[in-house]
Amino acid sequence: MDVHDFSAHAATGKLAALARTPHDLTADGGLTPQRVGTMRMSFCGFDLLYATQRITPEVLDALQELADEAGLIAACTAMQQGAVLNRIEGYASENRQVLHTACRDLFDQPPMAPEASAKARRELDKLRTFLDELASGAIVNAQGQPFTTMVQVGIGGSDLGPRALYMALKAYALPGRCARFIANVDPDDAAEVLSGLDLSRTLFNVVSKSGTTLETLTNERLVRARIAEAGLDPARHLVAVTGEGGPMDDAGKYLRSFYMEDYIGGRYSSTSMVGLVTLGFVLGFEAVTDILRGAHEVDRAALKPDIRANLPLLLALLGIWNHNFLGHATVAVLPYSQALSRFPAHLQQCDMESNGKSVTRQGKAVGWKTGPVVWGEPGTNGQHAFYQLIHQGTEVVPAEFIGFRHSQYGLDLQVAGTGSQQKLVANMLAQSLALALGKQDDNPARCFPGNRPNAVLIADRLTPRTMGALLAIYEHRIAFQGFCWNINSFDQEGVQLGKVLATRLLDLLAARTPPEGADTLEMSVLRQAGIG
Ligand code: G6Q
Repeated sequence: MDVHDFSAHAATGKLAALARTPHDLTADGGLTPQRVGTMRMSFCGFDLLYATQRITPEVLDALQELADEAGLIAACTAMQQGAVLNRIEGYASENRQVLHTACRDLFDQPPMAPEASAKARRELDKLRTFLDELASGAIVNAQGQPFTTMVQVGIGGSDLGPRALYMALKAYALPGRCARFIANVDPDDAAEVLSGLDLSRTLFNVVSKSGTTLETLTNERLVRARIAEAGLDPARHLVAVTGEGGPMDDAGKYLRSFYMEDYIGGRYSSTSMVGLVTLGFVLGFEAVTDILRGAHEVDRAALKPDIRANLPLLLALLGIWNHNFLGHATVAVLPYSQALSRFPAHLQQCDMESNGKSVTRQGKAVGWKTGPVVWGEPGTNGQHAFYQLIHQGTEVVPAEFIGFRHSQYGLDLQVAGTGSQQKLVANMLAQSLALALGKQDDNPARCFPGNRPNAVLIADRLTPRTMGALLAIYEHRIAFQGFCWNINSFDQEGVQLGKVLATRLLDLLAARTPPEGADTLEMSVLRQAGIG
């Protein structure tokens, strides 16, 4: 057994013993006002209420020991300082630093990874100039009109985070500005987005770190064709975000090119130019700076060793308690905020692409569970859908609720003595209590077992700064779990095989007549699906 192995830590044994009799939230005195008042934390604008987890102070102490033994803070510090953590020792791997935090390490001196932060600053300055030129009228369309819409063309990490943030923050859009997104190679995705647009007033932001992604290159070609058909010059309507010197780095083809470095993973790239160009276009430069400030504040606070004072670290360890020790296979992230409706989708990628791994950082098979299945939808909508299973199903689903005391637009109405925002938050808190406490009833169909672990994350209002903080809380939670499981959270080998097979199928389709020696299984699948 390797010293880094999850099961090699003394705390793992302690936690396994404690997990045999987890705290009973349904018992008399299992969930008291005193417990609610103690098991809470304030952190970077958020309050975390975690009395509704099946933990005791002994469990928290053992989780602290696990964090210490596994060196989680040292790993987070090393990551922010630029250690090469994206690697599998002794095997071919990406072999890169992991420096998304450097994109926002612009407010404290000295930055933890000065060279990377200097590069981030350079791109941010370029973005500020670009936004100023759009505002002043120095950049306009051929008719001298300002641009109103930016369409981000990208997929995976070049889509999900930026889209989730845009939806979260579009309440703060500059007058007359909006964004749309094209990701899927499904031609109907582009068709639907383009159908409602005035192309002459639209900028397309093609985002691809590698500059080689099939979906994005295909959609760029499609968009260029549509712009040309409309009698417009594509070079005046397209900007690019890509790796400097990469296949998409071609000044002649774009109005402006912004760069991202290879040490920023796609799913961690929302606070690089991958997210900030579109967000800056819609929200303005000040909001972009606020997002970065919120994230940076969390990056620094995530370095506190005390799990009772470090929110992402505690969330990570509570997740490990629920997954590895209590045996729960999934986790639901349930934002009580319509604006966060795509945030669970971003987390699905960020968490599952990071921690859905089966080998250690030394390339050995893991002997413990790694990342859980992550899913979620906004409340209260989910209450009228899948909450049945969460309350009474045979699968216990730990839940993380996210809510805000105030709405974004402030447009509310008192009905039956309360406003809609109060109804929203009251429902969230009620669900948290109901899941924890359960309810006995003479009618078995109306019994609620309770003891369904959950936590509530609440802040005043969803603003650019809060959003930056929330994003970074989850990024660190995910990385802490990966460090603890001793896996590489920063590669994504698991997405390769399907891509290679798709290319083979497309080659067969393009050739029309199967080349000599073509794989009969692949031909037969195409034929049986009726597209061969
Ligand atoms: C994220 C992944 C992946 C990536 C997309 C798009 O961490 O690496 O989702 O973001 O495949 O890649 P490009 O930005 O290179 O087009």
